[in-house]
Amino acid sequence: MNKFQLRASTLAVFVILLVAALSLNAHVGSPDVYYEGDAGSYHLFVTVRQPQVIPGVAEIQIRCAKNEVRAIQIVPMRLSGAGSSYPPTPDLAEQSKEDPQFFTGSLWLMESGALQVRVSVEGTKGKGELSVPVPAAAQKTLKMERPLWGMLALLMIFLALGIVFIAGAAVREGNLGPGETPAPGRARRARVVMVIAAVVVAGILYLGRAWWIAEANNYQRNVNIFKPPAAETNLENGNRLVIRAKGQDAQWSKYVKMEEVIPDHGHLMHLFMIGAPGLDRMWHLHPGRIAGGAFGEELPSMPAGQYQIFADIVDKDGFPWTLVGNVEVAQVEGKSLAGDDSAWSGSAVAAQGGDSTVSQLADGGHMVWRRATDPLKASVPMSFKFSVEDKDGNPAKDMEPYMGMAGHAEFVSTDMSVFAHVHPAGSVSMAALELARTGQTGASGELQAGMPMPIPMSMPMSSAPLPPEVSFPYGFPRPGQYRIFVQIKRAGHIQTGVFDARVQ
Ligand SMILES: [Cu+2]
Repeated sequence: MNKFQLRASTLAVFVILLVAALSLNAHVGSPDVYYEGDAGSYHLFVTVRQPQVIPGVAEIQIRCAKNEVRAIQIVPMRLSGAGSSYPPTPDLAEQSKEDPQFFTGSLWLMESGALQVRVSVEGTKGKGELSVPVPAAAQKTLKMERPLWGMLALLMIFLALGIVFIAGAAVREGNLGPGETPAPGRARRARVVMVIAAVVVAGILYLGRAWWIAEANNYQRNVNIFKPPAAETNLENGNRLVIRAKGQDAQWSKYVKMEEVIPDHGHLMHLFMIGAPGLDRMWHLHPGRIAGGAFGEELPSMPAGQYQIFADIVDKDGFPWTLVGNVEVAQVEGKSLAGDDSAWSGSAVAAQGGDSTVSQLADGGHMVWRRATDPLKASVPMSFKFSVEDKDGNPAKDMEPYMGMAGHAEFVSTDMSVFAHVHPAGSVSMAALELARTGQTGASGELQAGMPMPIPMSMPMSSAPLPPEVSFPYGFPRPGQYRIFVQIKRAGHIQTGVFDARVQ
């Protein structure tokens, strides 16, 4: 009974969209956006919980650092291009009655792709504005529940038959006076009209079904396009790693041109190679682009083993993608690390999991995770604060920017299903943030090359050392065991602190 299905599903799609569940792709398995930054003179922590379906409702939470904000307006729009210059009418975020520094709002995201949420603030220090890049992507197709399907199917049968009978009755009895009975000719005409009505109704249902199937296929393609692309790896001569991107949908490479990806904090690709299983080794490398949209890297020396690959790129519209793959490496005697490349090795995550707050650094110092909450809970926006001590236990006085920022943190679940590369400004891509600021597309963005990078507020422009503490706004997407790699630079050397986290 396909036509019943179709009408039912047509109605159902609206119902489903209305009750769209909320949950999590730029990163892997970590769709929500965490951002910390300044709107004028107001410091805000913004969380954008992405809908699972698009169109769908994103939930926005804004925490203000001080009690000085009167009203906040929020509006979603495209990150770059023409759509970024004409914002629709903004919505007013609701101020919490119990906590005047906390605002919430819901926004309809109508399309997948590189969007932004513009946040306008009004308070005691005048007005301020900031933009949070949001890589919107449909994550799945929601299934219709059986009872709902049944109810809608019944309604559809009722309506379809109703139309046929009403048409018949109208012809047969439409202009009868009280007490009159229809003439036999009218009854015959009524039957003819009912047959015609049935054919028309069936035709409408058939066309509706075709429309529905086309829409559903389109939607499914969209879901597939936005799944993390595969990193196809090839080891040439045993030490030259070549990475090609392959989308989960054949259309992906039309949508994302690897030849046109834009630099994100100084590099076209940030490649993470993580020892698997156990996460006992980690390399953060920066392959260069080679012919045909592939990326290549001469590997540094590394032990033989299986490595999980996460490779971050940003497409020309500002949408961040993480290529996911793995590679088996035989012992490499390669070049030594230079520039922004870094490596860490240590103990594997314990079989029973683990929880740690102190990490020994390669230079003899320590990094300490100042946990604000215990136990750690999934889906809670947090500020991950780490302080760095020298080998005598004193706060480090020689902190330097590493790739333009105070620090870089990678949150990885031990089953490798979650990977997020986070900065002091949050989980947003720095390249997307730059696009949000300039409204330029990638191509013309290059004209901005002379402008400073979007550097988190904590970063002074002078050559004075950075504070010995770095913080990252983020939230674990789901319960499980995670390892956090926190990378900073001290006196010209990149240091990696490693922490285990058990998340409930
Ligand atoms: Cu980074």
